[in-house]
Amino acid sequence: MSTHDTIDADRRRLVGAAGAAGIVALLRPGTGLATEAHAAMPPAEATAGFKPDIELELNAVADEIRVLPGNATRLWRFTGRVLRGNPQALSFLDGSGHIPVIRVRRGQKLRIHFTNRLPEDSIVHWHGLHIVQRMDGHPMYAIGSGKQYVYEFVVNNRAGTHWFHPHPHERTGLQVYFGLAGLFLVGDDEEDAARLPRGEFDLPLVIQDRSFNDANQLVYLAPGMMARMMGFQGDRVLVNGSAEYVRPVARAAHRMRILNASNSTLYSLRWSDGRPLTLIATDGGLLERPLTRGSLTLGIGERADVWVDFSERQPGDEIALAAESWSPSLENVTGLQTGAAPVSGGRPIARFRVAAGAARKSVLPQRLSAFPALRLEDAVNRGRPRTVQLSMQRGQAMLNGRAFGRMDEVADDEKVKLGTTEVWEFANDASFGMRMAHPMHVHNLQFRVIERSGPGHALSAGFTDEGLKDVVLVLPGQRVKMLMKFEDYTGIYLYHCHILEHEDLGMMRNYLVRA
Ligand SMILES: [Cu+2]
Repeated sequence: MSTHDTIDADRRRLVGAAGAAGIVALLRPGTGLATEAHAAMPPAEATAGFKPDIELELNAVADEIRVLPGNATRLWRFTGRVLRGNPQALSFLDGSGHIPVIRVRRGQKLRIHFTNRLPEDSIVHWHGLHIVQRMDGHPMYAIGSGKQYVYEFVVNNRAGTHWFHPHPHERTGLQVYFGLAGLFLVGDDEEDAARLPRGEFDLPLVIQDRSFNDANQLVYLAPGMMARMMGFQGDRVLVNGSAEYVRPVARAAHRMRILNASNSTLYSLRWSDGRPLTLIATDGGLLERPLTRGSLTLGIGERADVWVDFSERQPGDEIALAAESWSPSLENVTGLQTGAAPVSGGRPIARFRVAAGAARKSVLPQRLSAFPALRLEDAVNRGRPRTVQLSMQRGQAMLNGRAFGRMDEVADDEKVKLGTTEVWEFANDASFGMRMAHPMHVHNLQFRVIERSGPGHALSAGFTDEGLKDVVLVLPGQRVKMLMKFEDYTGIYLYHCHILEHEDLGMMRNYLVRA
């Protein structure tokens, strides 16, 4: 019996439990980890002195959405509305319509009234943003059911494709799986100057895998530690919440903002007609110049913006984005490390049908952006990187042999100094325990990848190591060195594996930026 059959059977037995309560009853992980009240800190409230340019209401709620033909699917989702400022600042993606998109400009002041209408604790993390500790959505700020947390912050980031999702301790995987994730798109003057496709020609594509039972209800992890160690892999790949994503496109250039928002699955992406992908941006925004790639491999949380021109296509032509899915365990990612990955092609996950009409030619600028240099010579530990060993054994997923402990726990070797630049190194060296790929995420900053070594590093054409990054995929046996600068804010931030089941198992630690 497969893991899915197991939980499926549980679900059928309990299918009378409706709505959110049903989700919780069925899907509390079978590991003995229960939701505790983690709200150690008082929730933030609106402050009188803060004058927002944009003010939003954002709620996490239980709902039902038609994802597959037949029964609607019970899920959790964000709802909300714009209270002040640009009415387009909050919208919902095409597809199933439950994935929100927040659109802001660099420098804008944002106030977001987040209300938790789930039957358990939650808090929202703004993935990719450079932000004060109290606004970062650390699990220490999780609020209980019915409670509100008011975010107030200035958008410091340059233009880029960021996202947001819950971050409560031990429940992130479940809450994201059941539908809580959205995009956070930042624009700025530099991006405007690059004259990239916008409006209807700017298409976000959020990739997530899911499994459904016969009643069209979501099936998450089987009980037990092993399922969590392996991570969740669904049998369907959804784009923008849709199991059959098809979109008409004009005969013109488009920007596609691709986010891997799956729990554990890695993807190699390519165009179905064999044309190369034109990569224009990664996690932290536009590259200096476009790059051409045969395929792109995205770890969880990674973003890749690609430019694609349909002007040469004839009305009625169909081009698909094809994805090969990889579970992160060693046996499965071997193909990525030996170069076997790019040949098999994958299956189409999003289809674009070229509409009738005149072709509109456009030119992709060869100069996209300039971003602040992070220089190796500025690093305070240039020759001795701060190395973080990734390992999994005996039911534990660890960073330097430690799992997440107290909410504010920081070890001596996890303290950095404000204003300094450091070299960090994620080392997936372990030859024991479970050997897996780990997409490593650092909160509060964008780093530069300066070196990748180990098996498969030379095949790195599929990795998106260029530009500014907040997630880097580290395959078994590999080491990745990054340059990062700790600017503007002191406080406690997280670094962790973005396989959500690993994060929930404690493959997450605090680091402290001190004055
Ligand atoms: Cu991991």
